[in-house]
Amino acid sequence: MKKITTQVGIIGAGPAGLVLAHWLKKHGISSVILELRSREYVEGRVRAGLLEQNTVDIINDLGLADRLNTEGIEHDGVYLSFDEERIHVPFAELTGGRKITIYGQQEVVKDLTDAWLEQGGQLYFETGATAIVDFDTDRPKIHFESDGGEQGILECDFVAACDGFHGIGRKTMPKDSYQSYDITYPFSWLGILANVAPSTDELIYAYHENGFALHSLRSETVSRLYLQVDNDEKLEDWPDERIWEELSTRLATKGWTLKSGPIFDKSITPMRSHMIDNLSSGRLFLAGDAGHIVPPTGGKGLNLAVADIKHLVDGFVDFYKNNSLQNLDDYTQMALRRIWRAQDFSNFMTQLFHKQDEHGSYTYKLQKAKIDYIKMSKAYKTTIAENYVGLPFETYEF
Ligand code: RFL
Ligand code: PHB
Repeated sequence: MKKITTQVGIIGAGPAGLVLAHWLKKHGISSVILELRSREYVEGRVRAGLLEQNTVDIINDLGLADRLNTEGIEHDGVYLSFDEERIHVPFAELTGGRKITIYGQQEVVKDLTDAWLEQGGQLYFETGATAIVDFDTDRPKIHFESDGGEQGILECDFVAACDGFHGIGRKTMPKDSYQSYDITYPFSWLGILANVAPSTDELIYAYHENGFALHSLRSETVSRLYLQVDNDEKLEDWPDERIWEELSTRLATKGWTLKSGPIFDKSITPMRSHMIDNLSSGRLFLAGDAGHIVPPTGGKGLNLAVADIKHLVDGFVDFYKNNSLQNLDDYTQMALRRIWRAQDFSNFMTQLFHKQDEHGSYTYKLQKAKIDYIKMSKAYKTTIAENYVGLPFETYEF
């Protein structure tokens, strides 16, 4: 049986686990990462693309933003389209210059993984955590098993479960230590990546009587687009021509056309909101999707994961430098403020742009009334802009 010892044992090499490992290293705190999947799988997993200003700032502070700064695409506004009419919301103007950056999550994961391994960091791929034990003592342990069947124990001072929605971190939390909240939406997202230049200079979120559509991008030559589909729909029902036709219809506005091109990735993702209101038990801490899921309409999931890590690092640094557990005790409370804000904003964006009821119904009229209000009110536009780019950390210190 293999035995490893470190200060912080990290489960999961997604954005949360990797940012945590790098940030701890900066403070001289050691960690080891266990990752269930292979390196190819993790680096190829197509997911997020929208990074908030805070996330970009953190990756810069860690000295890991060389490629992000050259290949990431900054946006200082967004288009909101309703029944084929577009409103522009200029974030930078409304939020004192804050922006978002488009840079694929897999690229973030690649950059952080490369740097971690180059710096001699320990990261075990194809090695799943199978149990977290003794987290109510000051010597918790993570039992693990590699794909090859090798078993081991990672002994540490603290366990950071950054193992996503399906990981074992949340399942290990004592059931009576939290309350959970769940919404399953009656629709999913069909997402594509295509080799075609984006047809827009800013992202477009669109409500249409056929359903929601989003035009995002990855580079000057790759577009990322999404369509609302029913939960029971299959990719086989969506040949490329049908996808482009539907995107053109839903994103349409007068005098604008959508360019189409070869699709090289297609997937369907169900939409849910989930959270628990306690992110720690003894020396076990949850961060990122392990503790909360938001529908992707606000582009918040990865950004929340990175924000959790900021508070967790504050806690670990306070412990190792000042021998105090105070910031770790406050971790849940600090993180939850931002998580609930993101839950609300993601739910708001989801309800505003998805087709939920018949076109012309009461629900539709409320959606339309909100859009009309956004159109006429700078205050409402500012609310959307500051949530979309992400509120600065200081805002939550009340
Ligand atoms: P991850 O990325 O899921 O990483 C968890 C890692 O843990 C591993 N793991 C284990 N390892 C060892 N032992 C075990 N027992 C393990 N069990 C699991 C997993 O293999 C995995 O590698 O979680 P993390 O780090 O918390 O990061 C969260 C983000 O991945 C997620 O919130 C975002 O992708 C959500 N999201 C978006 N977020 C944004 O901020 N901006 C966006 O634009 C955005 N768009 C999206 C999205 C998510 C989407 N999908 C597919 C759900 C668009 C989509 C379509
Ligand atoms: C993406 O580029 O993948 C993306 C952008 C904005 C969102 C969700 C996903 O709200």
